Amino acid sequence: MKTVRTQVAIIGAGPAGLVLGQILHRNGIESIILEERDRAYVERRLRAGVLEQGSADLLRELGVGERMDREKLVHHGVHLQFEGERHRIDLSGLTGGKSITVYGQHEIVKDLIAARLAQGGPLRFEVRDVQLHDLASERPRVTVRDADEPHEITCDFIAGCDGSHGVSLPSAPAGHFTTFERSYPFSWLGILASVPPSLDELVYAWHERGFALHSMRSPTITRLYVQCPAEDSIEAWPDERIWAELQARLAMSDGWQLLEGPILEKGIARIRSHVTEPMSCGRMYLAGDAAHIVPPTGAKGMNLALHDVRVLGSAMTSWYRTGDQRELEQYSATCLRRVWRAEHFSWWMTSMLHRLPSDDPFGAKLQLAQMRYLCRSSAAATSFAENYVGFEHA
Ligand code: RFL
Ligand code: PHB
Repeated sequence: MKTVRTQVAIIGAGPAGLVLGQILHRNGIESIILEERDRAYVERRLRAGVLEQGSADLLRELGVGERMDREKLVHHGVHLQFEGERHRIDLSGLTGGKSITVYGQHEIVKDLIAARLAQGGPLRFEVRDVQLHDLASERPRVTVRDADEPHEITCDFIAGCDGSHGVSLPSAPAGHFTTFERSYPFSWLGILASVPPSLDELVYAWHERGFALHSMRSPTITRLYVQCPAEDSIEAWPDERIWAELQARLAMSDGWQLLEGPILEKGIARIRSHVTEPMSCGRMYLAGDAAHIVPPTGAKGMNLALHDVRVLGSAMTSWYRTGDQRELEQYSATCLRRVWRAEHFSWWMTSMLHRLPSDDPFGAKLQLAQMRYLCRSSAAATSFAENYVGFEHA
């Protein structure tokens, strides 16, 4: 068995693992990133599209924001739509000038991988059988099959950035973690279409037939979602049915038209909320989706992942520079404050916008009353806007 020594072993090359690697590199700390998928798969995986201002700023600080700044779309508002009418929430006007950046998660991942490889930083794709050992000791270990050879990596810390189906979380002793979760009886069907956005901002639409979202990736690519039953498979959704449902749910009373084009990709994702506490076990620290999942309605998942690794990177840097453990000890509590704020916001938006099979007419009236309040009260709109662009006070 080949034995390798590093300072931090990072499991997973999603946004959390790659950004942590970048933060550590800039602070002179060595890491090895281990990813089970191949590079092409990771670079093509379609997911988030909305970055809070703090997330975009972090990528710039890390020197990986150049292409983002060339290709991004900056949005100063979002729309809520119900009963055939659209209402704009002026995000920038309500938050002292903040905005959101629309730039695909897979583009960020591409930029981070290119930066990592240019630095010569170890990043191993297609590793097998990742196992974590001795988490409670000062020398935790990771064993892995890399290019079919068994390897052992000894390190000071393990960062579990391996998403919601990773190995880090289940590596802790039974009973160490407490999980809090909520599942919702619906999924999101998402498509990427080769057609210019029908409007230059996002539209979150409430409709009797279910929720729909108009988003985008570029001036020529539209991203659209519809709520569908939890167990639906993609086979139940031929392209014509998807467009018919989007047309019905996004229809406006003024005759505005949703543009259609060839569907490049489609997929279905379950909607759920999940938090693991604490976000560490001995020398292993969880970050991003490995520790928490939010429904995508609030566009918070990737932003939380980036916030976690910003805190973790800083805590590890302090430990290496001065031996001070306090930030590491506070890591979980610091992150969980923001995580729970995002969980609440995402649950609240999800509950306001989706139709439940069990909904009675009373439920729909409550949702509509909440949306009208949000569009008419500047206090309510300000609260929405400060949550959407990224909270200062978590
Ligand atoms: P990731 O991206 O899942 O990366 C984890 C990586 O770990 C690898 N892995 C392993 N590697 C080695 N060994 C193992 N045993 C491993 N097991 C797993 C995986 O292959 C993967 O490469 O987690 P990370 O880095 O924490 O990033 C989190 C984000 O990906 C996620 O929160 C967002 O995509 C959520 N999300 C959104 N977030 C936003 O901030 N704004 C949005 O607009 C937004 N929209 C979305 C979303 C998620 C969606 N889906 C698909 C659930 C829209 C959708 C539809
Ligand atoms: C997206 O563009 O993929 C997107 C935008 C906003 C959300 C979720 C996803 O709330």
